[in-house]
Amino acid sequence: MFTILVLHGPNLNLLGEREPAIYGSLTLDEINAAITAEAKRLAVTVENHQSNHEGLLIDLIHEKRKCVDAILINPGAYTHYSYAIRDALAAVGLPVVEVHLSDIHKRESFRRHSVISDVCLSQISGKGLNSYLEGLHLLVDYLRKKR
Ligand code: CA2
Repeated sequence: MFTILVLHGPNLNLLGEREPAIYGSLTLDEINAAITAEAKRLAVTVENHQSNHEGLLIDLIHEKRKCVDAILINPGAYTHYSYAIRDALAAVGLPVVEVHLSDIHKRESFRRHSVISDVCLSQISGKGLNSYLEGLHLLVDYLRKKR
């Protein structure tokens, strides 16, 4: 059975509390529950983690590299400037999909560029919870075709 590491970056622990017009009204626990339910339907396992700290996200990418098959990541604002997270993802060589709740291409100019996307199979943005679910499907399809 495939295992997918799901990483949520800074401030995503506050989902559901503010800015529902941008990020929706689901809490992070509700998002994780929906991802876990979809993973069950797909017969894969997910491990969900959130951190507000760049180094902790990098440590997780390193620590989990030998026990997961792929990474689904919403890097939060690190998307736009963390070469360190980009390098960690490139270093472990796992298939990665980058997801965003909001459409980063229709927001402030600083959000329109991702330094992560070139080390990812795909970037899915602007679909709320469905960004994560589509990303999960994409990774599972990719892993099953590769096997
Ligand atoms: O749209 C996304 O998923 C983002 O990755 C969310 C990040 C943002 O910095 C990216 O540009 C796009 C920020 C998440 C902030 O989450 C909040 C949660 C509750 C209240 C306010 C912000």
